[in-house]
This record gives sequence, C-alpha cells and structure tokens, in this order.
Amino acid sequence: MMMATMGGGWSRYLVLLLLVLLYSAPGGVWGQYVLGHGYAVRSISTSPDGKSISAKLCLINASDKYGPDIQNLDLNVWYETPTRLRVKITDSDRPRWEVPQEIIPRGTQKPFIHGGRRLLGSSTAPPPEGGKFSVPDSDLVFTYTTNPFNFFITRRSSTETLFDTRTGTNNDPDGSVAGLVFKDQFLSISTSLPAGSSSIYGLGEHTLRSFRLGGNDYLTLTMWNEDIGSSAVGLNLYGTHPFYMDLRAPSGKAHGVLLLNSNGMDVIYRPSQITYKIDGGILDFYFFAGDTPAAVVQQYTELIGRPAPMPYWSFGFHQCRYGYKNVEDLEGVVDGYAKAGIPLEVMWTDIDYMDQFRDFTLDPVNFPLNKMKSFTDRLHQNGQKYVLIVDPGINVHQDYKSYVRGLEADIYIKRNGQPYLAQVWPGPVNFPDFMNPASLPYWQREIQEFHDVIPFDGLWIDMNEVSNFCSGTSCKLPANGPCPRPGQQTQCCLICDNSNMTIYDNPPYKINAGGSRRPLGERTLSASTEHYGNVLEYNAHGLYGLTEARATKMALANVTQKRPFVLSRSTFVGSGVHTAHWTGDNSATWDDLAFSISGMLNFGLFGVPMVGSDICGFNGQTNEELCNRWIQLGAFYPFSRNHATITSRRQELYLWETVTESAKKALGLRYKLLPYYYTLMYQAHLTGSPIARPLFYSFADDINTHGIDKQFLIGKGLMVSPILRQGQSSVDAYFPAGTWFDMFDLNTSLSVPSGRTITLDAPLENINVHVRAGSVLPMQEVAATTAEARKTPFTLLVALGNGEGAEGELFLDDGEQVEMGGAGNGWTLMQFHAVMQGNAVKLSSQVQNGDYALGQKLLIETVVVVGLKPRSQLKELILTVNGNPVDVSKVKVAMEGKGDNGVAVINGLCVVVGQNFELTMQMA
Ligand code: MIG
Repeated sequence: MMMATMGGGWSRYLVLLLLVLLYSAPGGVWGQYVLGHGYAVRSISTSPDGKSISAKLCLINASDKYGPDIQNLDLNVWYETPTRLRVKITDSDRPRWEVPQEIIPRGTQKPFIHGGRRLLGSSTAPPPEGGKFSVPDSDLVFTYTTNPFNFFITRRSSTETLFDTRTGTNNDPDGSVAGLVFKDQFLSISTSLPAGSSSIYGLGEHTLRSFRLGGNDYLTLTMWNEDIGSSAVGLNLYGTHPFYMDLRAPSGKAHGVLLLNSNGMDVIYRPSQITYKIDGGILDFYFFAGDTPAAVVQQYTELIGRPAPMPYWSFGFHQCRYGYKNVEDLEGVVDGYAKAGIPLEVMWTDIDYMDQFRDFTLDPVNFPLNKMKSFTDRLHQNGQKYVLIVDPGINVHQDYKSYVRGLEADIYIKRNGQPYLAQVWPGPVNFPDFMNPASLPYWQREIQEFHDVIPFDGLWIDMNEVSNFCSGTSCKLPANGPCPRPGQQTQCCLICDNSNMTIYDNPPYKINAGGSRRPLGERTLSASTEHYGNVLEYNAHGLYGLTEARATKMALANVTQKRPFVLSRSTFVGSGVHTAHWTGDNSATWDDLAFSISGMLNFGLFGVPMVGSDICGFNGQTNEELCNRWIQLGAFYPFSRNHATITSRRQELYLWETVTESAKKALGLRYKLLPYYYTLMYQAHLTGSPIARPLFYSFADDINTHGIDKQFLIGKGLMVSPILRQGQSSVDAYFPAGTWFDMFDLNTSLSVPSGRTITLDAPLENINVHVRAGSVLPMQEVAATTAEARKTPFTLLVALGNGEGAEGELFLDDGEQVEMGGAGNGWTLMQFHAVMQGNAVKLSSQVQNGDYALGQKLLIETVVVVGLKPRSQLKELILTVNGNPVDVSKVKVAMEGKGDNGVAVINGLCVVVGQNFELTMQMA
C-alpha cells in the first residue's frame, strides 16, 4: 500500500533515512556499519569429499565499541548430515572457548584446514560476487557474499530463505550493530525474517506472554542462568537454550537454528530480524532442515542427545511443599490423599528435612532417622516413591564430612587458587565443580552414603544456576557474629569485595541479565572463578546445571541400579539427556497458570519432554478455583507435581471438595492414559518427539494453529483445552479439521471440515480433552498407584472418522530398568492399526519383542471403537490370535453413540498383550 502510493519516492526516502543515520550517530559508529562493517572473504576451498568448505575472512572495517576486532577469522561450513548444516566462525589465530565435546558429545567434525595451513583441497581466491555451496542430498543451500562477507541459507525445494545475515542497519533501541562483529568479548550477527510469515518458538528460558515470539513486539531475550522466578515475564530465567524453530506460513514448513554457545548473550527478536549479541565463545550455528516440526526436533535431538527415559512411576502424581514441618506432617499428607481417594504416587521433601540445610543430612528433631526410615518403608510398601532435594552448595565447616571430602578431592570451584566462598541455605558454601572428573566419584559417594541411610527414589537438584545469596569477586567470613544471621537466612552475611573485578566480571558489553545491564556476578559465581582445566566461569556459566544433572544421574544409576529420576531447575542445551525439568518459582495467579503451557511446550522443543509447572502455584496464596483449574491442566503435564513455598497456604488437593472432585476426574483420566504417556516417553527417547506438543505439531498446514498456546496436544491426537481464567465456565477451543471425541463422554463427538473455534462447556468440575479420529490409544484402569494401575486390563480406544484409519502404539517394560528399549529383550512394542473396509472395521496388532509382554500375562479386555456410522449394527465379530480363530461367544458388544457418532464397546475379550491379533467387526 505504502509502496504503491509513494511510487518512486520510496527509494529517495530510504536514501534520506540512511543519510540521517550516518550523520546523526556520534563517533561515526553507524557510519561504519552502513559502509559495510565486517569481514571479507580472502580465500576459500572445498573439501575433497565435497561436504565442507573452509574460508579465511579478514577484517575490512572495524567498529569502535566493546574492544578491538579480531583480524582474521576461519569460516567452516559442513553438511554434517543431509538435514544438518553447521556454520562455524572463529578466530584463525588463537583458540577460543567452545562448548566441550565431552559435555555435549556431538560427533567430531574437524575443519579440514588447520591453523592456516592447507592440508587438503586447494584454496583459491573467492569469486567477487560470492558463491553457492550445496550437496545433492540436502534441501539446504548455503550462499555467501565476499565483500562484505555474509551468508544466507535457502531451501532447494522452495523459494524460502531460512537464515540471512545480509540485514540492513538495525537501529533497535538497544543499539544493535549490523554485519558480523567478532571481538574477544563481543560477537554479533543478525538474520532477517520474513515478517508476517515466520513464527518463531524457543530461545529459552523465559516466561513470555505467548508461545510464539513477540507478535509485533521487540524482545530482548537474555540468556544467563539465574535464580529468577518464572513468574517474571521477559527476564532471563534458570536455563539457556539458544535454539529456535521457525515455522513458515503458508507453507507450514519448519526449520531449526541452534547457536551452540554457553556464554552470556542477548538474543534480540523483532518480527523482521533476530540479532545475537554474545559475550564470548564462538559462532557455532547448526541449521536443521525439518521440514516438519517433528523432523526439526528429531534432527535437533540427534545432535544434542535424545531425552533420558523416565521411570514409569514418575508419570504418577507428585506432592511437594517447602515447609513440611516434620515426618508426621508428611504422613498426614500421604494419608490425606489416601482418604480422599486421589492417587498419590510420589511424596517429596524440600530443604526442611536437612540438618542446618546441609546436603545428605537429616534434621535430628523433626526428621529423625528412625521415623524417616519407617516413613519411607511405609511409602514403599504402598507402592509409593520418595524424592528429596539436594542443593549444590556444600557448607564450609570442618565438622561436615561432605565438605571435608570435597576439600580432599579438591573439586571446588576456585578463584585465585582458593575455593570460592559463596552463601546459600546452609550459610557459607563452596560449589563442587561438576566439570572436574573427580567430582563424579565424590558426588556418587555422597549420594551412596545418604541412600544407604534413606532409600530415596529420585533426586531434585535445585539452585544450580548456580544461585548465591551473595555477589562478589571475593567474599570472606565476617570476623564477628554468626553467618547466616539468625532469621536472615537468605541475606548475604559474607563480607564481599568487588574492587578486584576483572574484564570477565565486568565485560564491555553488558547483557540484560535481571533486566539491568550490570556486571555478571550478581547472586551467582563470580565470572572470574575457574573450573577444572582453568575454564573460566565467564565461559562455562551456562553449563553448571547440565553438568550437575549429568553427575547426579550417573550417581543415581550406579547407586540404585535403576533408571534414574532427576529433576533439575537449571538446564542447558542437551540437559534432557539427563534430567526432567520444572519451570521453577511461578506464582499462584491465573497468568502463571496460562504461562505454564508455553513453558512446557518450549521444553518439548528443547529436548526436555519431562516437564511441568508447580501445580496450584508456588509463590503467593492460591485459592480453590485456581487450584481446581490448575489440577485440571496439570494432570496432563508430562511431569505433574503440586508444590508451594513455605509462606503460602497449604494446597494439597484434598483440602477442598471441588478440587478433590476435579483431581479425581482429571488424574483419573491421566492414570487411564499412563500406557499412552509412557509410550510417548519411549518415542521421545527414540526420536526426541515431545510428549506435550503445540497444535501445529500435528497440523502445521493449518496456519491458525501457529499461534495457539492455550491448548496443547499429548502425542499426536489428544488435545487438552483448559480453562485459564477466573470465573469462566466455557472455553473457546480451536479444533483443527477432523472428527474429535470427548474423552469424558466418548458418545459425544464433533466434526469440523476445516479448523474452527468452538465454545465448549467447562463447569468447575470439567476439563475438555478430545481425541482426534486417527488415533488408537492404549489405556488401563485407574488405581492408587502406577504399579497397581499397571496390573489392570487394557482398553484400546480406536478413534475412526470419515473413512480414515487409526494408528497407535504401546511400549511396555518394567518401567525401571536403566535402558528403555535398546538391546536386550526386556521390552515389547505393539503397534495397532485400524482400517475401515466397506462395512468392516479391522483392528490388528504388530508385535516386536513379544516375550516381555507375554510374561506379564496382561489382557486386552476391551476395545472401544468410536466414529462408526450412526446406528450401525454389528453383524459378526471375528477374532484371530497369531492367525488362529478364537471363540468370541462370551464377548459382549454394546452399540452406543450420539448424533453422527456410532460407538461399539466390545467387552470380555481375552487377548494376551504381546500377541499379534486381528479383530474384525462386520457391520450391518
Ligand atoms: O531459595 O528449596 O525453586 O522449588 O521450594 C529457594 C526451597 C530455594 C527454590 C525452588 C523451590 C524450592 C525452594 N528453592
């Protein structure tokens, strides 16, 4: 519109704008950028196998901010797989910090030209206009320009440009710089986005008002792990995930971009551009071709590692609280759940159990050993589990054995050769350096000795950003008086000095950590502390939670010889290989209830599918209605835990009648779906696919789904549409095209020929959950514990519609062996397949590794088929097992349904799980 009316005037306007920018910038900063700040390609060569190129870049125009530019850069581009392109830019002359392969193993790609010396291939001057680089089997095409150097990535199969550093001047309020900038402590590069047709997700960890980034907003997404509650919208939170998915409209095609870097950074998002501003490390980009959202996450987790399998029990309901007073209090809660008939799988205890807040100790008064022993014994006899919190800070005190052993093993993080003194719950602490190999036997021994005392089933690792109640380059104990001061546990009592800050504590470019551009050591380690091998905290800051999770997982697996369950607050790229995650300190507000969906969906993309938020809210005072709606939603989080802080009112689900009723109903469905959730865990472990997914995961072609974050899918076709606002008793839910069945009343269905928003009733006791035609869901019965539920007979829910078939899967193992699937025969996979053929419906199974399931002697007793022609009647039922006909005279069939939906409930089948069967319903 604008272009048309302005005609030829438009370009003149642009020139004017550029001139204004040139002359208005003091110090000529803008002038330099506009005139082509950055680097030029000096030489380039292609590897003999044709899969990588290597180029030398040299500085052509310096910038005067944030220190001197690095003169010579190496560019390496690899087609690592047909769907993964890596672009790495680093200093030619000096090695720089890179995320170690040892911490995130990702194959060893070496540049084929080293240290400026040509090993293979022949290096030539680049063509002045730049060039293209591609391989025949990849959809990604890499193109570069020579002077100044830029690159862009396009799809071969479409006209889409996926990533493009040829951005113009970007005069964002934050003072973004254009072009490639590469300094010791400041790196910057931008990519332009096709505003309006690109939806960006990811770049965590943040709480934002929508799952899709921004809308028209300008966002500064800072990555610097910090103990900031997730109720804080827009701030850097506990984890770092510089990964995004870009979903395009109208094509519905997705690709992914990872910048693998563990330094502090700001990622600035605008609808037309993303700009990275990083405090160090290198530019190490990975591009994932997709082109479906599922393919992107599959390719991403292929690089960073597939999600850890979680034990079966961890899919049950968890109850936690900071502020449980004593063992009797814990017992009361366990009893409360039992009396109310709400399933409770796992009881948790926060730092309250510790003696003086020291790890691996018990408070002798409130949580004495003998009572704790009988408490955990009783839990285990009930088939329930117990999880305890552990913080990384080890209290500095000569009479504390865990401290002394750490000192002897020499595994604490240091500054100037001395363990760095910080303060957390127990008072003065040192932090184990989980990058030090010696920390692994140390940590395992502490866990072993504590486990010998209290047989806990999993560990919760908190405060691992790492959180510090003090800030300072060096802190020491006060000469007089106790530390911490009585009643002021969380106030810094150390004497901290900041006069000796280095360029790492106070780098020239200040990221927006905590929303204020300040030095880096705020309430965490000083950035000039050192890890094993003299690695600066400045560089490795993002990795603490990841390395602690890895150490804890390995220790637990060794100690218990079972599949470990670890829940970590801080995460990094690849943390899903080791741990589950909760979204940290939210608040008991309706906003936070809604934010929890985006939080969960993001971690699905990040390869951490076992995720959930504190149900009913952590900070603040919850209320009956909020808690009611929260358990209705939270019952479907992959990780479903109620948790609150010490100053909040009690919020166990049985405390209110309406909440009890809702909990029974929602968790009831969750427990029936446990085989489905667990099978999704298996798929996640195998392919990276999230358990909870955005709607666009299954319906990318329907661009209405690209902005939906008030609903989500569990697996492919189960959709949850919760109430997220106070006082509401109906929900406007978007239904992508298809036939959808109400999971609480399978006779009721709705069919939408194309996507539509439908208002659904949602009185206080109801949550809307629908399954789409096309799915076969394996289900069992509700029971008090997952162990009991696992013994109940199976129902297969077969959702048909519009002549479409249906598919589903069931994975079975004992739920606690260390591996999930893999070699060995300790598991079974059953695939289900349903088709409509004329007047017949045929449901069949295909079994892999049937022996495990056969040994369990579990039965498929019921098959429910929904989406049949209305009023259809059954003429004949034929069942074969392993090809042999089976007598079905005892089988009962009831025909039900409402409206267009014919339903058949087939009861009394006796098909042993693990067999190939075929069930044919001949309809009249
Ligand atoms: O300084 O252990 O996010 O879940 O209850 C607060 C007490 C420490 C923060 C965690 C929260 C936990 C709390 N912890």
